[in-house]
Amino acid sequence: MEDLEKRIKEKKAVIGIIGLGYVGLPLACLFAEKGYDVIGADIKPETVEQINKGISPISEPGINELLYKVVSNRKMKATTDSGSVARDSDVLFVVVQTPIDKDKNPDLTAFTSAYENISQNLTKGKLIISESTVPPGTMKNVAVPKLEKSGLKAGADFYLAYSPERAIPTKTLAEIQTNGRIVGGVNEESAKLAALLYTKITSGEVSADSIETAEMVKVVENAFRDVNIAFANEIALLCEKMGINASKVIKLANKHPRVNILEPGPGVGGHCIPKDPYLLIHAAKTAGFDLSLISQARKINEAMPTHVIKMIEQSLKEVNQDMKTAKVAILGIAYKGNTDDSRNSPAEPIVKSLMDSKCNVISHDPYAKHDFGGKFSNDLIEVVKDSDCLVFMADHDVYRKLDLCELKSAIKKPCVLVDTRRLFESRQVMDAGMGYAALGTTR
Ligand code: SAJ
Repeated sequence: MEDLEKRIKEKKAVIGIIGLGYVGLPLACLFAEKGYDVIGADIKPETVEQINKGISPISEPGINELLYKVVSNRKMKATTDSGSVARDSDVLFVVVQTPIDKDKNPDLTAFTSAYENISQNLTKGKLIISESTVPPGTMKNVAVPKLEKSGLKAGADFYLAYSPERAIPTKTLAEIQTNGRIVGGVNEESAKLAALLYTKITSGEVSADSIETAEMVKVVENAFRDVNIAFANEIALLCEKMGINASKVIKLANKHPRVNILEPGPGVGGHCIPKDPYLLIHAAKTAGFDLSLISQARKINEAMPTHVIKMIEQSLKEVNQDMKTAKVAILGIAYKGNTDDSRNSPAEPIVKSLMDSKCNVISHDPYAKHDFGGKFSNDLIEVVKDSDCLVFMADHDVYRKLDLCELKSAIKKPCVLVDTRRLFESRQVMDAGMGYAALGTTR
């Protein structure tokens, strides 16, 4: 242990990163910037090629400049050969995707194959750290047996730890350097070594614990967020029925010093929150326990796009239109505000359902580029022109600042604005000459 500890302290340990995506690439760049030699592996040749040219394949503030710097000064390089990365590094991070399949069960293909690969190249004294979100128990039940196929023993011959990433997209670089970390180890030395390494990149508190605790912490954090949003959504649906403004209710309830309700919205998107509760649900099932609250929260959040479609149908009636005759503009296809990321965006089922109803649907986003199979343009005026209904989906700041009167002048007919994020006040919309419907509010 002393040898690796010394190498980490003196920044002589070579850091290998398997998976150069939204978390792996920023992590690699930050270790390289701190002075470590970093080698990264990704299965996508185009990703590797771009990285080695110093061009970031992901969009994240600050990443292009940092990557260019560490590639130019030769502190970091990438390859598709993960075997060589596993062989040539002292510390190995596994930061690969752990999605769910169509039946919502964990798909650990990338994770398992990374560990298979490491196992084939494992030598004594290495430290392996996973950051991928997994069902609690995966490190002991999947990673350890794979690694021990090498004939080496976890905790005795090599170190194994788990530390979930906690960074929020659009602030990943900043948050990796300031957020606190939970580091779980297969034994005390593993947790201690991994914790030491993280103190080199974060000023946040690093807490060491068992590997299962660290795995559980991550999925619990994201399940909590999902349950909190589901609570807000359920209250919003009730307030719509009772003629009460949910936004106001939540804002006022949050004035209580021990209440913090999140915001209702058109659905929960992104790469983590819609999926991580299922990893926990799966682990619970394996343990013979039914997670009813967390499962119900998923159902509530997954039903939100259907509710938005109903709001659109209702709004179209108000301007004497139906799905087959109307033009509907979907504004904001990113999964949330101020990002170009549209993974699992609630806009996707909405656009697809409108298209199935033969509606003339066109989407806009200032950052994201997907069309989800429909028409798409970055030109806002072209998109809203002569629409019967404008549906604001993502809470981009540029939308909040829009001049609604100017927008309405491109729409030379009666039109309703459906606000799923409460970007506007009802008066503001009506003063601009449009009908108004907002999630969680009566008309
Ligand atoms: N949403 C709401 N209401 C809210 C907050 C969010 O409807 O009050 C929606 C968003 O619009 C979005 C989805 O939920 O569609 C998820 O948004 P998010 O901001 O909770 O999550 P992500 O996926 O962008 O980032 C998260 C991190 N979130 C925060 O730190 C706020 C964090 O939970 C994780 O560290 C990270 O993903 C991860 O790795 O899971």
